[in-house]
Amino acid sequence: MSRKVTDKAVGDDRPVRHVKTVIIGSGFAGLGLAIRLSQQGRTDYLVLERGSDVGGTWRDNTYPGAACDVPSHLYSYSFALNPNWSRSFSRQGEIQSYIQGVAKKYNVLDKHIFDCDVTGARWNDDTAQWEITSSKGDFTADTVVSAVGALCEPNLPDIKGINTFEGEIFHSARWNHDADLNGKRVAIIGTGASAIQIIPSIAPQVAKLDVYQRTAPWLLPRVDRPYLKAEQLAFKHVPGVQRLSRAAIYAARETQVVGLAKFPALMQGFQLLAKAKLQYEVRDPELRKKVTPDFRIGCKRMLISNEYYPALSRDNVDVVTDGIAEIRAGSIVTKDGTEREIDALIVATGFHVTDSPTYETITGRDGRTLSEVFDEIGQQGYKGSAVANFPNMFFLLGPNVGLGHTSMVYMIESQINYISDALTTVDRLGLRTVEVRREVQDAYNEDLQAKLSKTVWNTGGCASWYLDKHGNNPTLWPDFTFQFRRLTKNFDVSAYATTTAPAEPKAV
Ligand code: N01
Repeated sequence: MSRKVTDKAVGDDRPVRHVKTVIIGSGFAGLGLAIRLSQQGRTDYLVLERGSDVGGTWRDNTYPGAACDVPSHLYSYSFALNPNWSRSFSRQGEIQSYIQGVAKKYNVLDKHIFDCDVTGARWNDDTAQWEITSSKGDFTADTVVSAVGALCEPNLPDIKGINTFEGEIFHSARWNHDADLNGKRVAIIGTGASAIQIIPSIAPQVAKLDVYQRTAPWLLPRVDRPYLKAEQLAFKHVPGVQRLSRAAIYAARETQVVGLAKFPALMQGFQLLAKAKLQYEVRDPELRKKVTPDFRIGCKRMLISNEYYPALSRDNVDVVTDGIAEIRAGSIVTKDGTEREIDALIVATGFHVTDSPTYETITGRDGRTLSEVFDEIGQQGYKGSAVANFPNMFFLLGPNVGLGHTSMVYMIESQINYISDALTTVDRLGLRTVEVRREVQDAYNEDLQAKLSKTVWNTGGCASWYLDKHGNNPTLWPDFTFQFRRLTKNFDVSAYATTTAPAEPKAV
């Protein structure tokens, strides 16, 4: 349906398209919800995606070595198992092909508008609709679901002189495949999950690689291998084998929650394993000292790699720990005054997780943006799926649904259950608006933060992007993931303030 609206924020005499539900983003989360809505027989929805394809983070992160650190059979939709995974831990290209294949198979691509950058979403209390502006036109919607995810906005470091660098410079999530690194002097800033995959992949081809490390990560072995044809045949043809494999991976991963979230002292076992790996793989005592972490394992995401330490031990690789003072046109100067010349700079410094710029574009009931609300109270929500002051808006991958130990797709599917049930409930009860009650949200967050205060993420002695400037942990789920699945099984409308549509005046 198309109509004209006069409101300046939306339309301004441009045509406005109304849809019942708008989903923003088509990564694992947005795409999964779109499929569910189609399965429920809903046709009046659209997915607005700023990229030109589905896939989200798996579309964007094409850096050399990009791969998943959760096993393939778990890191996939439960309704679209893939017996053909080539390895136990999939690489980026294979995951992206899987996501594309699922989008095609479930026939939801015609519900997508690609290259559609959502520039604003504003709640209109009079019409009880969201007014959405985008690079592909204006929309109104009864309900908006934000599925933009936490790892979509690259976080560029605020280092003196970084804008004056004249060589190739790019973020890990925006890899420039035209840049030829062969035989070049390259620097990489960061030693997180992305960097530890990039470093071994490019070290053999570059002349020199300087790794600028601020905090040494803990590493565990990566038990990765190609699947045998016989295994793939069994996954495909023997009933239950793939489900069993998935369940076994899920159960094994879930045992980590006991140490991470309940009894951090138990992480000592993992730490001994990581220490032994470090001792064995890093022979040079000076390098070993540099890359030995000084916090409890698990406080930051535990990384898995068998190639990282051997890459750091190469003759053409240096780990620099002195801290960057300045970046110049062709070099990096560290705080001890050493200047190292480089031709290219890779910035693997992570994402805006607790301060996403997308928060500035969403304006709620009282005229404040999500960013202003979060600035005041911290990034808080209810079941990761709703935020008070933002009626008829749901979030996939909202506050406190993040994980470090297992598949985010599991959490996403839990939220899809909740949000799709919310939409059904709204229809069934004829609701005009639903907004989570502030007191319910507050109580939920008090309970969450009390649980989080005992976890290794809060007590492990590290500074991580899991924590915000208030010292709270607004990112992680502090319990077993099956508890979250239980909590999101049904939409609990009683936690929400609701209004119903005014009755139509009776004809006389
Ligand atoms: O980012 P990060 P990432 N000067 O934030 C350093 C997921 N992921 O892109 O530790 C110098 O982890 C920073 O140092 P420090 C996964 O959830 C998954 O690597 O803050 N250094 C750190 O070393 C992961 O957690 C896979 O002291 C600076 C690094 O940059 C998330 O993505 C693969 C700096 C940033 O590490 C993000 O990972 C890859 C500065 N100013 C990623 N600022 C899978 O396999 C930051 N750093 C599923």
